[in-house]
Amino acid sequence: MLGVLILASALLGANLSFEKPRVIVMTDISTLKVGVGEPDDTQSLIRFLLYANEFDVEGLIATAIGRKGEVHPEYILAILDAYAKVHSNLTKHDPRYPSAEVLRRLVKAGLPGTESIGEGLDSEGSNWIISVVDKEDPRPVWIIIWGGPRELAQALWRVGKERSATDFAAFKSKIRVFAIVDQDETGPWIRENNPDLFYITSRLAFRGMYRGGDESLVTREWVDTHVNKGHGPLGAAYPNYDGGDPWGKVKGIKEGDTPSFLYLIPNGLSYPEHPEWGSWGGRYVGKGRHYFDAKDMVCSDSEVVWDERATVFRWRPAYQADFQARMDWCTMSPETANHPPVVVVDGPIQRSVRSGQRVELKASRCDDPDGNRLSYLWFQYREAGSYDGKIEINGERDSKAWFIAPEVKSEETLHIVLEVTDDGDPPLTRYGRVVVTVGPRK
Ligand SMILES: [Ca+2]
Ligand SMILES: [Ca+2]
Repeated sequence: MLGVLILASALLGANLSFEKPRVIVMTDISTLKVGVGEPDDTQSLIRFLLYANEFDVEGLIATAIGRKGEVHPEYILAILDAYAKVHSNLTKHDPRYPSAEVLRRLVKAGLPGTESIGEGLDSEGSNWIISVVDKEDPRPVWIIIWGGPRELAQALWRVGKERSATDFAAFKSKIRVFAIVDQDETGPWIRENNPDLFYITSRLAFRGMYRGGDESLVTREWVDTHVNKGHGPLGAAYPNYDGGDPWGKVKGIKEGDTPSFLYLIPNGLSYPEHPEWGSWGGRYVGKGRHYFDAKDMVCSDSEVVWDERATVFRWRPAYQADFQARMDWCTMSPETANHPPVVVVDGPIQRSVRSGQRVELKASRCDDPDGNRLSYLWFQYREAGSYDGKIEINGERDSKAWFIAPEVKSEETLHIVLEVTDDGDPPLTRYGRVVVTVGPRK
């Protein structure tokens, strides 16, 4: 029994550690300009590059676009030219930003046209995916898919054909997928044939990037002020959207593909191996290794509704402020721009208690690199836990808080999130989380 427990906690430890994620982007980037096609992938790529310090970027693959199947890696290169011009200033804020030179070598083309998968349909992109996954690196590879998944499907088809079942399973065990809907027929094919592959499909949540919640944070005016003007060549390259989606007009930020990497940002809220815990990239529940949208509550004066998009838009004030600050990093000095606080919650992330027990919440060692004042908020992320009731947290706006574990009949989980916000401009937020398993009284 002890052996089993030790093994279980070792596995848990591996799942909860936050290594720098390895990331391959697959994008159906189709234009750099407003008014010509859909420039939302260009928006997402620009935001992604501002987070390139948080990831080990291992591939930027241009994939086939819609019915014509054009492939435009040159648009990725054009955005990297703009990134090159702000890179030296970004490194003053974080030396881990990779150079444009390094990133240019990672730009690959998928197969043009509308062919599916099979013999003769390998591409630079599909071969690149195989070589990255095959690297001697124990970390998983996150493949984030902003268009059709064909390049990944072809890679899986090729490896499945040429390797033993054991080797194919080992190959797949290193892959994590976050796809924005199924944008060609290969997404369902991949899931049908690979039940063992970790695969998140965001079917509705992704629209929370720009629909629902506080829409004043995604307008053309917001983009104009915080991105396009006075933020250097990368911000100037951001197309200020003026188009639509099936629900009507969209103006300003669209970025439906962005939740795929907001999900991976090590902000204290994200635990990428736990899609059901929720993060800036939304919340997803599993059917085996395949995950689909969950719903979070939205309360207004008159009603409570459940909405997939709310799993993303509930965090919008925080992730937009984060974007705004990073845009500032393109031109401002480290002394004048804001940087996020560092949050440390004392004690283990996962705890087990019994009904009636007092649970102590403490974050005494939080800090801010700019010396900003910090404000605290502990709250119960009800949707992420199994316990349905609401618990009372005492000292919810202090660095120390506590609550009494509720009465339960069988084991239930509670997610307590600590939100720490600085008083810089813009105010930036980071998180801590405690997952409490409550068992019934003995
Ligand atoms: Ca896209
Ligand atoms: Ca700060």
